[in-house]
Order: sequence, then structure tokens, then C-alpha cells
Amino acid sequence: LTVTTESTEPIDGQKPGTSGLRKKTKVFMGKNYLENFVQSTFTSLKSTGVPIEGGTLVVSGDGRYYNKEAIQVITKMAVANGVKAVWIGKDGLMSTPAASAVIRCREGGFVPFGGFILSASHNPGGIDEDFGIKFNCENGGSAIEKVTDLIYQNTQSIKEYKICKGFPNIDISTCGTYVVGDKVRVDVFDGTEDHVGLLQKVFDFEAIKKLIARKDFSMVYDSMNGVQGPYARKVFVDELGAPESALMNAIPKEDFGGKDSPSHGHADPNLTYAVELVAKMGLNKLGERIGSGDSVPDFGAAADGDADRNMILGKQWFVSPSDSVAIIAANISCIPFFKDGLNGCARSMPTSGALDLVAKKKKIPCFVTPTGWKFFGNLMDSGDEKYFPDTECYTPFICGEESFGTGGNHVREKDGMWAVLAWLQILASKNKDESKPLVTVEAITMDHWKTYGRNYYCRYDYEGVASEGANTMMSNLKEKCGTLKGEEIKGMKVESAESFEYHDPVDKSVSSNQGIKIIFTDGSRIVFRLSGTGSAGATIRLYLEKYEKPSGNLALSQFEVVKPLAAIALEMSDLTGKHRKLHVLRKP
Ligand code: VG1
Ligand code: CO
Repeated sequence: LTVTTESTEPIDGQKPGTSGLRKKTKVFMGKNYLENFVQSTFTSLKSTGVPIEGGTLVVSGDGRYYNKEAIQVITKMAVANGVKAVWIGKDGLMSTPAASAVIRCREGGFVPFGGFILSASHNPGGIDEDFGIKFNCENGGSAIEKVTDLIYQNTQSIKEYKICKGFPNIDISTCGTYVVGDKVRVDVFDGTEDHVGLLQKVFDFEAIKKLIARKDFSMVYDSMNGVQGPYARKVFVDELGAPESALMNAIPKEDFGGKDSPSHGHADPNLTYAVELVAKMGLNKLGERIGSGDSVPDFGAAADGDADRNMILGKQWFVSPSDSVAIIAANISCIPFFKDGLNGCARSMPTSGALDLVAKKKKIPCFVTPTGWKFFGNLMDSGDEKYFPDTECYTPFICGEESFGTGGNHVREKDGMWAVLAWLQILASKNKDESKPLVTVEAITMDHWKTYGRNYYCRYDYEGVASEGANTMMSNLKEKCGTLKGEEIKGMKVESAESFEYHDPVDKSVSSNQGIKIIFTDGSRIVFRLSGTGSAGATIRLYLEKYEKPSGNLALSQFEVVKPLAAIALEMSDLTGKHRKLHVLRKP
């Protein structure tokens, strides 16, 4: 196993965003692009004392184009950097939450120091689309900013990388253990094992099985041709007894079905892209009912490309992600893992305040973090004496984001399958008696609103904006914040305006410039922020929210309700309708 040291030069723009480094696939395929990032990661880890030499590394991805090739390159570089064991999912596949589960709990005689997840999540895949890579640490969570900043620094000064060119390509289509040369060991295994095993400990599968067996209950699950297919088959069909026909698009594809598929290759579980599922559930793209609903299943759900996102639907009913996490929190004792309740919960800042209301009633803290799952990790690790000896423990813990991400502390990533099982478990617990009519997803949502009120919510995405213009807009808004307080705009008075800054209560780190947050005296809210997951240009996200109390009108169109806020937001920011794309809509 001869190690070669190849010379290289820094490549611009290798700064990880909200969730890793994402670029056009061809950029990743360019000379040294992947190699520079991987070497910079190893160098950073070594400099902070992570035991790479002799260590175990997990490498897998969501199966998009270039996944398999990248795995071979990373394996050869890992070995050259001293790694002694590499763990790879069969066919190179592992969903993002599954990779987190493998890093945290797989029993293979070694404890991995982390893993590379190859994914650009919901972004389309293919040679002309997107590829991505991120490093997850020993806790199974995406590297925190301190680490990604260091990796970025190293990409700017890199001069060489190490690779074992002679290391054989591993046959990742066959499970097995490959021992190469001086006792380097590569394990290829079924990437669903650990994750599904863990979920069986979190949920009561028998109870869910009984729900699925009810004659008056039917469900469908859309894997959107992403990595979730094999997991969906194992969980819903093999374990829970759902018919094969409950599975949609369950075969992972390198392009997630491509441009000509109903989703246009966007494995993104929302009303816009999960076209087939949404139609099957008797809804249109705006979340409005179409047709009589007669043959519509009682439950529908979908995952994104790397299966960390989820969408929850009932019969002709859409559950917004912000509501979903709140409803799960309100019903948390239905789930065995949380039978003793929660110690804390969290949401990203742009996510609606529905969860806060539940937390208040439960008298537990609700943390508000910047966008991106990595900020939840410290909160979930807070009880870990090894890292945070003097911190209050916030686990058991759940958290969510408005962008269809929900999860708990069983792993350190959002978990699309977890969210679906959480809903099924809640449904199962409310539907134990088969002689009574089914308590539906809609009824559970309505009940929730009648108890807590409804946070009408809408998000607009302005895609393909020039970066410079977007940055100027954000800095103008930041400047305006200083004088907005007390001002009246279109009949609404500003209560506060600020650029969101997060102070991590566990490691005390500070993250600034996480979005502009404007709150009005009636509690309504406008948030602006720049996306950190794009592969080119900029995307501005605008989030609007208006709260209605339990006794108020809970059955309006959220689009109509937030319209006045949209008008104010446009006036403040000089955004025009030109790039606007409606992202999330819901209508009862
Ligand atoms: C988006 C979402 C964010 C999510 C991130 C990663 O980030 O808004 O909530 O955590 O994607 O999700 P941004 O910076 O583009 O707004 V995934 O499923 O793409 O890993
Ligand atoms: Co994802």
C-alpha cells in the first residue's frame, strides 16, 4: 500500500454551507476538487486531535450520480491518511439519518471517528445537476461551524493530498469484509440495518402494525427515487405489513427520476415537487382539495433524496412542517422512547412558533437556533458528560425546521422515517379500538389548533438571484433594523427588528447574521435570510407568520392571511415578484 503525495493548489469557494459543500457535479468531478476537500477535512481533524490514524471512517451517500466514484476516491485517500477501517453501505447507499445511526451505534468492534456523507439532499442529481459532501463527527452530527471553518481555511492553503493509488476498487455491490494489504479493512453492509434497528427501539412497531392492518386505514409512501426506497420497503412492507402498493418510487436512481419525471428530478417532499403523491392524496399544488376524496389513502408521506426530510399528509390534508413538530411534541407520550416526556425542544428561527406554545404548556425550554440541523447537535449532546460536564441535560429532545425536517435525539440528523413513524405511532395510539371510526390526521391537526391556536405560515423562495444583489439587500435590511422599531408600515407597527444572532447555550459559541427578523406588535413576523444550500447564485427566503388564537378563525387560507405581511416585506426589501416561487402552501 504505497502512499503517494500529490501536489495541488487551493480551489476557491469550498466553504461548507447550511449542510456541507454543494456544487455542480461537474465541478466536483473537476481536477482535485473532491480530493482537496477530503484532504482538508483529514488535515483539520488531525490538527484538532481526532484519531484518524488507525481509526474507522463511514463513507456513503444518497446514490446520486458520482456517488460510487467518490466513495472509491475517499476510501483510497482515507487509507493513505492512516484510516484502518472503512464502512460503506451496500451500493454506496446510506440515508443521512442512517449514516448518523451507523456512526453512533453500529457494533463492529470499532467506534468510527466520523463519516463522509455524499449528498446534495433535495437538489437534483445527475452529471449536469448537483453533488455534495459533508463530514459528520463522532456524535453522528454534521460538523459544527468551528470545524467547517477550519476545513475551509485548509482548503485555502492546501498544497498536497495523500492517496493510495494502488488500493483496489472495492466491490460495493456485494456485502462483505475486504482485508487489504497491511490489515486495512473495508466493510460493505446493508445500510438499512442499524437505522431500522434503532427505530425499532424508539417506536412500538407492533402497535403501528395493528393500525396498518385496520380495514379502514390505508397509506402510501413516496421515496421519490431517492435513497429511502430500501428503508421504506423494510419498514413499511417487511416490518409493518403494508402492501407493496403502498410504496411509490422506491428504487433509488442516480438522477431521482430526472427532468422528465413528475417531480422533474427534485426529490423534495413538498406540495410543489412531490406531484404524484400530492395528487394521490387528493390535493393540488396549493394544498387545496381536488375531487371527492373517495379513494384517497388516510395517510401519505414522502422523503427527499437523502431521506432526512419528510412531508406528512392525511386524506386531502397537508400538515405544515412547523405544525408537525408541534403536534408530535404535544403528543410525545404516545412514543415509547419519550414515554417519560421531553426535557427540551428546539426549532430553527424561521420555523413558526407553534412548537414554542407546546413547550410553554409543558414547561420545557424551546430553543431557537439558526437554520441547519448542526445547531441542534450540541443541545442533544448536552447530557454527555464527556463533552459538556456542567451543562443541564436537554434530552430527551425533539426539534424541527419549517423546511420539512423533524427529528429527535436518537440520531444527530433530521430523520424522515422517524417523523413518519412518529405520526403513525400517534395515529395508532388514538385508533386502538377498531370498532370506532378512524381518528384522522386532519382531526388531530384541528384538535391541536383548537388547543394552541394556529400559526398561519408561508415561505417564499426567490431563486436564481445574483449573489451581489442579494447580499446588498440583506445588508440594507440589517441597516434598516436600527430605525424600524416603533415605525408603522401599512397599518402595522414594528415591535422589534434585528439581525438574528445565536448564542449556543451549551458550547457558548456565537453565530451572527443568521437572518433578519421583524416582529410586529400583534405578534406577526417577517423573516428574511439567504439560503446556504444552493450550488450557484443566491436564493433569498422570505418567511411570513401570523398567529390566530384558539377561539379565532382557524380555517382560513394561510396564503390570504399572510398577504398583508407579504406586501410589507416587499416594500421593505425592494424584492419584486420576478423570481418568486411559492414554496410552502397550506389550505384546510
Ligand atoms: C435548507 C433549509 C434548512 C435545512 C437545509 C438542509 O437550507 O432551509 O432548514 O436544514 O436546507 O436540508 P437553506 O440554507 O437553503 O435555507 V437538506 O434536507 O438539503 O440536508
Ligand atoms: Co435532505
